[in-house]
Amino acid sequence: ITPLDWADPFDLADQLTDEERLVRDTAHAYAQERLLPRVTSAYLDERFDREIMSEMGELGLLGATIPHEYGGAGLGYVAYGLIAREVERVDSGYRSAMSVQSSLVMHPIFAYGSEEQRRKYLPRLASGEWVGCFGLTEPDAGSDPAGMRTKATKIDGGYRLDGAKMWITNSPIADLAVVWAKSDAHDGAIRGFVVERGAKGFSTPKIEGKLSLRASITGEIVLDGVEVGEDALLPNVQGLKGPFGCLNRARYGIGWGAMGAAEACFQAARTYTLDRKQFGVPLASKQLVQLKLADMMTEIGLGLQASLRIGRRMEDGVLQPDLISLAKRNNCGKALAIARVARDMHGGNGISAEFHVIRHAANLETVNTYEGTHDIHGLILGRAITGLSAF
Ligand code: TGC
Ligand code: FAD
Repeated sequence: ITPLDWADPFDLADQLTDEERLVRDTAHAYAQERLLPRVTSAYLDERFDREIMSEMGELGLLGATIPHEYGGAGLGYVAYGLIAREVERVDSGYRSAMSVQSSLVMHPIFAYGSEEQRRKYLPRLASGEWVGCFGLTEPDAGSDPAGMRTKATKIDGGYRLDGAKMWITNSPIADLAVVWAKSDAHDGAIRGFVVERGAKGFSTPKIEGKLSLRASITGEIVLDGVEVGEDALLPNVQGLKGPFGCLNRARYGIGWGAMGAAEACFQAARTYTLDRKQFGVPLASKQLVQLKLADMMTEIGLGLQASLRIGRRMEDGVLQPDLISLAKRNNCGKALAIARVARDMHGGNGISAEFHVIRHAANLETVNTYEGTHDIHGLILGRAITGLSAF
């Protein structure tokens, strides 16, 4: 029996197909060779490099699960998760850009859109020629999206949209937005609309001064009497299950992605404590240090196995979505804890951008909050356990 591989204790690699290993290696090489060298400057300057979307598109990393005929890579959900893990190993903000485009913009157009909408938008989004964003959250409706105020009013030949969306990843650079609004023509039901930049009354002010996810661009979406045609409505879904169907996929990817960030912190802490000598010996020779490393390896190994299991169940079409809450919540919470401990294990160097761990820790504060906070996912599980809704 071979010794335990500390970097892959459950031999995850052995549970993947050849195609999945190829996708993982492609995403890993791209992330390490092209994303890692520019992330520190992007983070310090609070800048998202737009060309990243085109690069990812060229490699087939956008809309990976969308069929070939619409420009996607036609891959399974495990492959999508592996991409998220490799990209977030570098930075959660880069994974954000990838997952919004794939799960929150391309998925709803594919799953709920008309054939014309699919043909018009999906190939451009898959190549990264166009960037999309997803507007659900509002200034007064975050954890409770049912409380949204944005409304769609029926007009001759289409709809007029009024409202404001807040904390929207990629909105300042987006060519189109998938916007969720309460529609008076559908008894006040929540409906999705594809709004293209250039529409009169549509603007996307940037949110400045984030101290987390700084290599990702975030903004508002202001809808000031924006008039769109009938062809902007996503015809095939109505109600909150529309946005939740997208969130299921994005949250699942975040479960993998957060483990990628955690792996980066774990491996950095291991290397650092093996190299760094205090009291005449490597820090890694100390029991307190080894315990921390053991906890990190344990949580990462378990978190990745959970994500793999969920991905396989998605591929088999038998997944109960509450399980996604379990993985999103636990993996984000554990990754955040791991990043904070890794920061501590680096001592003073741990606060420097050069060592990456404090950037991951700061990013994971956002990842633990968006797409449903840690506590909201706990309440989703509480409802599954008790049958009682405690929101
Ligand atoms: P509730 O009554 O539970 O459900 C309303 C309707 O939705 C259906 N549904 C689901 N459908 C599919 N998948 C799921 N996971 C679903 N969960 C619920 C449900 O069956 C029902 O359908 P119908 O036909 O009966 O109407 O809804 P609620 O209002 O009680 O809300 C419950 C709660 C709190 C869990 C939910 O609102 C919630 O998840 N809140 C968190 C909000 C959130 O996650 N926002 C994310 C915004 S997007 C974002 O953060 C992107 S960041 C991206 C990045 O940069 O990576
Ligand atoms: P609130 O809902 O006000 O929550 C505040 C606190 O109260 C949290 O701790 C929460 O857990 C707690 N809380 C809320 N309700 C309850 C309850 N019933 N019981 C107990 N505790 C409760 N949204 C989009 O639509 N699209 C995007 O692209 C997007 N990108 C984002 C990017 C970034 C960088 C950030 C920070 C956010 C983004 N979001 C996006 C928004 C994100 O989904 C919300 O911030 C998140 O859902 C929480 O909503 P909120 O900020 O309004 O917090």
